[in-house]
Amino acid sequence: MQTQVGIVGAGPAGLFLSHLLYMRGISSVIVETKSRAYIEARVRAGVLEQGTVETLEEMGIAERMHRERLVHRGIQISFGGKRHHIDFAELTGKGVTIYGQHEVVKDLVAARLGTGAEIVFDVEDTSLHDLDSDQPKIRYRKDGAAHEIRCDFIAGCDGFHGVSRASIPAEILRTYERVYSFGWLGILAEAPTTNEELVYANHERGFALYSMRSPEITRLYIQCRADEDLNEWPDDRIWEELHTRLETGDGWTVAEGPVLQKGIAPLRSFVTEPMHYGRLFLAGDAAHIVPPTGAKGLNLAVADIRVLTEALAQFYHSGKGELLDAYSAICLDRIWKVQRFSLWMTSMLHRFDGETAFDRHVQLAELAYVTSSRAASSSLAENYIGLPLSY
Ligand code: RFL
Ligand code: PHB
Repeated sequence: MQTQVGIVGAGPAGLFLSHLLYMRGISSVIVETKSRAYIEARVRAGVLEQGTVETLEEMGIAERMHRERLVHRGIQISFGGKRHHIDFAELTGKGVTIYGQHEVVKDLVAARLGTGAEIVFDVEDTSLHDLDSDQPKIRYRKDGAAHEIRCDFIAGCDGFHGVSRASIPAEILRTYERVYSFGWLGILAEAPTTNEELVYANHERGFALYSMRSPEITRLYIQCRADEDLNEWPDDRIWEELHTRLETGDGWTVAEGPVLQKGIAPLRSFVTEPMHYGRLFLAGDAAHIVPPTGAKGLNLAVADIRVLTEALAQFYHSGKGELLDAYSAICLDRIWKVQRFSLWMTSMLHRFDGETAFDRHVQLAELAYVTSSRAASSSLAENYIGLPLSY
């Protein structure tokens, strides 16, 4: 098989890229280890920045999102048993969209397949070859048979555990990492929402987050140990912990309901530099991970893809490789700012091992400052709604 851009991974990064390239007249093929049903049911992010929403609109696939999304004008931060509102709309003129990542994935897969595009699901043993030549190749097995895709470029959109980053010679790559001793235990529950906005809580017992997917479906998280055993968390214990950590003293309570999905995600901050090698370009979680506290992972993947699309379009339409050469530097400028914001939100809202009484006082002072100073809450708002896109 032959294509212009071979894409590894049908997560948001790979799917956005494939469809944006199609709109610029550039062909691509996606290979994906999981099935279509699996990727369309994988519950992950829920918050879309305006730039991500506008990207879907420009692609002409925003119709269902417009119908089903929730638009939030701000978030609430709870500490010391009280809720505080950060009003993004008033501070920045913009809000955020709540629409599940798997819904975005469903919309993108339907749009791709609707144009007759090829997404090869259920592949095994993906490997990348001849990356420093002008005809790199993706090899994989499907139903026991070996296949090869010859490409002009390969986009490594295969997430943190994929093969793309590992295909770059170790002496070329620099990686920067921070691993946290805690993770998030998340549930999706068939329970009506009782609050119009997300609530980020810093409680003595640890962080908790109140989020949602629709008026009928609640998404909730609690900080837990990174090596926590899910079996030790029956539903009753989770609800009890949520009620305690989300207690706001103003009569608000979380409604309970059947738990549809439960899982633990470790937290990590990670950056790879550079994000390309020869004709391989990394995008999204394959190149960087942020802790979910700032709701940035999916949005950062879309920001990378916008730059990569522009760079590949420049190459195919004018023969120039300048933007491809600048891809890594343009993306990293945003990535480090988003790393800073995600780390700051994480530091402000979680309890840390070895934290002293002094550290705790400073953390509570930070929360008091952010929720009372217009300058500080504007800074949070500006980052949360999304920094301006480069392309
Ligand atoms: P993905 O989504 O991991 O997709 C990678 C795809 O590549 C496939 N793959 C392979 N395919 C072929 N060959 C191989 N060898 C392969 N290896 C892997 C995988 O099966 C998969 O389909 O990466 P992508 O596209 O870069 O997208 C990144 C986002 O998924 C991620 O950053 C966000 O989900 C992070 N995130 C959040 N981001 C937000 O913007 N807002 C949020 O509110 C938000 N909340 C979250 C989150 C992530 C979470 N978890 C579970 C990590 C909440 C959580 C709990
Ligand atoms: C979610 O709804 O899954 C969600 C919302 C905000 C975050 C992280 C996850 O910061």
